[in-house]
Amino acid sequence: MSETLANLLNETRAFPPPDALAADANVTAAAYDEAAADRLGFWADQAGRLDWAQRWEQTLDWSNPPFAKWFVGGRLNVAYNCLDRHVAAGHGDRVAIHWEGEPGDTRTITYAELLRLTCQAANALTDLGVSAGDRVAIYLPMIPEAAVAMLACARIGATHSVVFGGFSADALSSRIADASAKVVITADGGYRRGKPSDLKSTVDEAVARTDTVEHVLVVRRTGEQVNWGDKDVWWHETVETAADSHEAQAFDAEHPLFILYTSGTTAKPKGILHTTGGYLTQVSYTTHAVFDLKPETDVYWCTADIGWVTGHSYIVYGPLSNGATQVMYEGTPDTPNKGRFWEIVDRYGVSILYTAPTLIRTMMKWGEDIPAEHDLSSLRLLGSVGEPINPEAWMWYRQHIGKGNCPVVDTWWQTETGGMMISPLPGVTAAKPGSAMSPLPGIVADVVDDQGQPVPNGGGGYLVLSEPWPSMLRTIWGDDQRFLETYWSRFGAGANQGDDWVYFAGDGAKKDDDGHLWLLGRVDDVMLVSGHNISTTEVESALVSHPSVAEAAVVGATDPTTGQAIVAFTIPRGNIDTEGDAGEALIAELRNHVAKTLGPIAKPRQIMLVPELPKTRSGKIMRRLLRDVAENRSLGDVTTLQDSSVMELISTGMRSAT
Ligand code: 6R9
Repeated sequence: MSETLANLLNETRAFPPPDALAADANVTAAAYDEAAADRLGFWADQAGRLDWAQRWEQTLDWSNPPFAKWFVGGRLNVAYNCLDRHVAAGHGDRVAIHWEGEPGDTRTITYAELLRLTCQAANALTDLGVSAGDRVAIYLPMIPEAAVAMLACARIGATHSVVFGGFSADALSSRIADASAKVVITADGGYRRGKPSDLKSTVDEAVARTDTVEHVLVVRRTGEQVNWGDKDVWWHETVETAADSHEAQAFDAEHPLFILYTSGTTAKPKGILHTTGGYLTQVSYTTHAVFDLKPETDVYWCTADIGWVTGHSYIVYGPLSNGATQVMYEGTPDTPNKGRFWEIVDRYGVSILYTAPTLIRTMMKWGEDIPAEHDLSSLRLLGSVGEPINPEAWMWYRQHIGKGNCPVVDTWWQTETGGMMISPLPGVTAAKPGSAMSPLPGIVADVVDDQGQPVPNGGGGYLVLSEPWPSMLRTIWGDDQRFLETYWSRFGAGANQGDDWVYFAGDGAKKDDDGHLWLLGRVDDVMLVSGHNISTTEVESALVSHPSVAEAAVVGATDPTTGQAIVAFTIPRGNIDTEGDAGEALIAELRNHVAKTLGPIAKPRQIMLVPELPKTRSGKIMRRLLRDVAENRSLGDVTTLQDSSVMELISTGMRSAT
């Protein structure tokens, strides 16, 4: 990239915390000062929030960068910290999980029950020959057994590798093979969009292609017919009959807790490795700090799937280590109707909601009348994760879901970072719509230019993390070299720029005039128009700020005069007329609107009105496919698409004008 990112969008609104929340917040501004004065001391204090069987001798060993060791010599058990200690403290009757299946069936699981189930699963896995250090693949729908399976692995020191239940046999078998998994935990199926969807036959196909799996443990969820082989055992015949007590053994702070594969779009997926003590310290602390979670009174709901890192860190390990009561939901937001999420918020009195921009924009498209039909008064804090949240979507979330009195925390982080890195603190920060604001206490982040030099306020460039953090990935499973090359060789010591090791996250960002951070999307997606680097996020946000637009995705397409030209795919809001001349007029208006908001350089060459956008299964827009459309190429690999019919919908339902 020849020039750092253009810095176009100018947002001046800011929303300070509600007084009552600030007065009673778990974390105050003092945390920033403490961490700045003594970063390692700060993290050692946060590690002290956990129960250790043996205290560590050294907080950080960074003698062989970028391979970190945190809490060296310490020993602890993750499941003990998530379950036993809460029961021992007298909270066994507290609800851990209010679970709701898509068909409407429910289960209420207390901490005492979750501990019993986890002990049974730990005993059953041990009986199946799994021991500390073995890998277990988990391929389950959003049912309580998914959390139980993860906790049971953690309890016996087996390293889990959760594979999202929507992935194909191909994706599953390559992940099983890469990790040499010994056992696969799955189900006959799960419910999606009102129908049972099969998982077991996908597992059969994947397991047949690998040679390490000894047993397949199958939860009965749908009751549909499944093929049965000699490796298969039923969960209800093994786990549910196993002894319900189990002594948790402590493991080294650097014992491998889990591998989670990032969905590489072209190359082989990367098995991101997380370990025990540092990971749990950071996800536990950030849950406490960023959600201001009060375990006695809050009801927390994260709408992610357990197959993504958000589900690992902020459904399983963060909330449970804090003793939270949470909601877990199996299905889709529009089954049986588009108010399903708001029914759930009302039914369980959800007070903290953590969801993704893609969902917020979908809700915007469906219209504010739907949430308005439900009582959302229990909500007190809203979170966002997964993509940059456009200022307009942020405002809609704040107004129509939070009724103007809930702080919105936009949390930036990655599978690789393990936990949240950049976010407002809800009792401290006056948050600006669309900005992740500042590195959390204990985190050092910056925005640098091509040469790795920090940009001044008002400038844009590459987001980097310049000091190690407890929940950082330790390596790529089985491939230290790729770990070095992917994350550590662009800036800093790994690029022969000085002595300090600098982690490059792959995202573009800018600092506003106050030094607050704005994420601009993956640098691979940045457009180069007439010599200016323009971020897709900023143009998308400008489009979404128009009242007729619900969602937008922007790509740079090859252009003979400008190098790349901006092409926008736009979903109009539900009530907007786009037939005939009305569509043409809207397109002209939107092009002018972008030019007016961001400047003439950002005016799209072309805007297409489309009914849907291609998204990954975790809800991120796949701009690569839209580039194929914009450049009239045949489509590349579409296997990670959430809905494979969407590209056809886009090509046939497209209204375009230039
Ligand atoms: C947690 C998660 C990581 C990538 C990351 C960035 C994007 C996540 C964001 C955000 C802007 C936020 N991302 N949160 N961009 N603002 N609040 O999503 O992990 O699936 O590994 O994705 O997602 O581009 O680099 P993961």
